[in-house]
Amino acid sequence: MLTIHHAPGTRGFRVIWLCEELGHPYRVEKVDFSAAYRASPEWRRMNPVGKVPVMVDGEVTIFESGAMVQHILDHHGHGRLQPPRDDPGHALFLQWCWFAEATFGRATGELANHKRAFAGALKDDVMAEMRDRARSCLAALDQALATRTYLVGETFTAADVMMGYTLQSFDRHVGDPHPAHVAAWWQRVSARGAYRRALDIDRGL
Ligand SMILES: N[C@@H](CCC(=O)N[C@@H](CS)C(=O)NCC(=O)O)C(=O)O
Repeated sequence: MLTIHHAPGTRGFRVIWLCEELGHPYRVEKVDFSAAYRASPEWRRMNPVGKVPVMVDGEVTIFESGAMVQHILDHHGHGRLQPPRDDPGHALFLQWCWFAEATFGRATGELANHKRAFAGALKDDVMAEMRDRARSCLAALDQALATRTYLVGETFTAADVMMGYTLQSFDRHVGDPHPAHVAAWWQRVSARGAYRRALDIDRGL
């Protein structure tokens, strides 16, 4: 069975949520998120840079949450939650999936890392700059959502799952109120049964 090695509140949430959306069976293995455990040879064999999550699906073991999402869509999605490759919406789908982690999630992720690793010696200017980067990503998201219901149009896709986790991270580490279009989108997305079930699983770990 597909196994998600996950620590509560972290990016493995995307994978749990996606499996819930697809009704694909999985199990969650809780990872000790302490720096000491993540530095251990045991965990470094799973993730060479000591991060979470890791996913094991048969022969496949991978350590990037976006790659896990794409793998699950391609192998277990039966065409659901992503536009077909020959659909013009597919490029937009890829853009928002990558933006969620590589650009927006980079800023929120670094805020999280710095708070955890450098508590007491936080550099205000560094943190302020990362908050500004995150805010500019939120503004880009709001602009996109002004003309559509979900990130790729009128249909919910896994890009909304990728971004949903990033918005949670923004809320935790920046905490600005959501602009109007993001607020309306998030109300729709966070009301989904699969999202609520994923939250319950994450909180129950
Ligand atoms: N791009 C990676 C980022 C993984 C990542 O940064 N995970 C965080 C938790 S959400 C982590 O393990 N942070 C610990 C650290 O960076 O030291 C992914 O999407 O899987």
